[in-house]
Amino acid sequence: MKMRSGFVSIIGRPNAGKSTLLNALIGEKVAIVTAKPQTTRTRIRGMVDVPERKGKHPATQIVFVDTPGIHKPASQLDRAMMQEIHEALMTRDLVLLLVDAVRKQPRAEDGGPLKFDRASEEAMAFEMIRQLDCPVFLVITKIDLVPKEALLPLIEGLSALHSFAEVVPVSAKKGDGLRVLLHKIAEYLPEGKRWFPKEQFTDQPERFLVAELIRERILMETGEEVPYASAVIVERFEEPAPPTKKPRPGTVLPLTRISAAIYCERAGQKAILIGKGGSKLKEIGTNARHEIEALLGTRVYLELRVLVRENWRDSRVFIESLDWRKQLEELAEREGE
Ligand SMILES: Nc1nc2c(ncn2[C@@H]2O[C@H](COP(=O)(O)OP(=O)(O)O)[C@@H](O)[C@H]2O)c(=O)[nH]1
Ligand SMILES: [Mg+2]
Repeated sequence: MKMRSGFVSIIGRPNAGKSTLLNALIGEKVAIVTAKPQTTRTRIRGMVDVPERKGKHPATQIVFVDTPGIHKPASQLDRAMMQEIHEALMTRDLVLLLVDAVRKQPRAEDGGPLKFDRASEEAMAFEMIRQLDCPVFLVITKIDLVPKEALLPLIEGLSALHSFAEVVPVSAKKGDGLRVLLHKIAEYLPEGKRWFPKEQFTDQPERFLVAELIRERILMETGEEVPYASAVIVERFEEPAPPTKKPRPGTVLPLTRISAAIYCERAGQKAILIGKGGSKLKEIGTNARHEIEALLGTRVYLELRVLVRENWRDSRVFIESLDWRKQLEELAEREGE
């Protein structure tokens, strides 16, 4: 039997649990996750191989695409994030609409069907899937947080609003329902060759995962406007030369040298990011370094600096320069010189 492959976009409101689901499905940390909305700013791909299931589907490579949360744009950055969602919806074979089981759903007065406020993120999401001509799954996530009895009314209420190809309840945290979801997806994907080599689990190069890990620490360790006004660009990423001899046990791991710039919008935010006597920046750097060392499997020397770029969230040019695909093109050009 021929193999199957396809692109599956994961969409939903901010904080629904999209990135957590992606990581759980891949079994690797591909996308950063925090309790703050709008953690994800770009499309991130993660690949999974699903083994054949006799009588149902052949071996299948699924390319998942994680997206920023659907929300009403207020800045150029928001608009760029919404554009990422639209692009993820243009090139896909299947879409997962993720709904978080703990999010309160508005009931009509008479206990009838769900009625979303027209300006709500949910209404926006349902409007987006109405335009699609591919199968859409309703995935109810975070089911570990609600009693079982709460699920059925939620599923019924949401299913009345759209004709979903499948409804799959999952808990990305506990791993419940993930295998079912993978096999269900494989049943719907077209015949095709693999898009990425078998051992590759994301298309985002390490350099950019590193920038995201630093941003994740900023999201976790600062409050108010700072997380939203921060952006990270890795300026230097020097991998150690590959070892000429097999390393003897007990020898120290090779060293990766990384320099990164943290951009914020105002001097006050810079002061917060640096902290008293540099303490905050040190904390961000140390914690990020541990994560990066785990990712790369080397020791890491991490140098951070904080720069102010006024109102960058409304600068198209700057937002474009943050796009890792753009950065990658520029790096390749510079190398070709
Ligand atoms: N209990 C529980 N929490 C979850 C689950 N999935 C995500 N979360 C939490 O929900 C928050 C938002 O997750 P994230 O994946 O960043 O959401 P995204 O904005 O849709 O990508 C984080 O605090 C996660 O730890 C789940 O299955 N169970
Ligand atoms: Mg996310």
